[in-house]
Amino acid sequence: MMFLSRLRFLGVFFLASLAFADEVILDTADEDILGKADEVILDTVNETELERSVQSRTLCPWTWVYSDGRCFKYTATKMDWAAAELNCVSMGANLPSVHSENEYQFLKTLVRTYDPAENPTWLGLSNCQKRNTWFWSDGTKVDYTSWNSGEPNWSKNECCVHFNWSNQKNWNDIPCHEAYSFICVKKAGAR
Ligand SMILES: *[C@@H]1O[C@H](CO)[C@@H](O)[C@H](O)[C@H]1NC(C)=O
Ligand SMILES: *[C@@H]1O[C@H](CO)[C@@H](O)[C@H](O)[C@H]1NC(C)=O
Ligand SMILES: *[C@@H]1O[C@H](CO)[C@@H](O)[C@H](O)[C@H]1NC(C)=O
Ligand SMILES: [Ca+2]
Repeated sequence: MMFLSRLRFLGVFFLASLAFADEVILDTADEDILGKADEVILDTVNETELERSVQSRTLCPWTWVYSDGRCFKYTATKMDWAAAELNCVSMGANLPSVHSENEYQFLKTLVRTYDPAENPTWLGLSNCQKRNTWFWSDGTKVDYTSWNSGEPNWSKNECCVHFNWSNQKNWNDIPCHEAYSFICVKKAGAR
């Protein structure tokens, strides 16, 4: 009870101070300036970006980015494939699966945002179990790939996949114990 009434008291105080702040703003603000500021904001805000940021805040955890029903988080720290996947799993996520050119381009843009050098980054793809059988770590079907030419080449049992590799900057199989930055992905709304 004590706690509740204190909360209520704080609430009333908060509302009162909001009302007070509003008055001060309305009293001192020049209507013209307010109008112009609105226009400037509408002109410069990219609606697509705005939509994404609103969805990121409502559908994804803090610091995750929303895209097409999923939430993405970039981690610059370099880890081997299993440590990276485990890190994602600890947050209810997986290394990314890619199912279309659009999704792939989104991943590239995300990496570019955090790492202008665009260093190679892990994908959730591997074939360590059997050479010609590929699995996404999130359990989805392999229905899209973007290999560099000559890859995957299974050189020295390479069986984990990263992207932005060498001149073509697409997918390459590489030993799983190598360390790379990574992205974690989970369904939006699943916090
Ligand atoms: C808005 O942002 C998106 C994604 O970053 C971009 O593809 C698009 O070209 C931008 N639109 C404008 C008008 O700047
Ligand atoms: C990653 O790929 C992009 C093109 O998609 C390229 O601009 C960038 O230089 C690449 N980064 C590295 C380190 O290869
Ligand atoms: C296989 O791919 C690796 C990169 O993962 C590359 O360093 C190596 O040269 C390639 N080997 C052959 C024989 O093409
Ligand atoms: Ca390779």
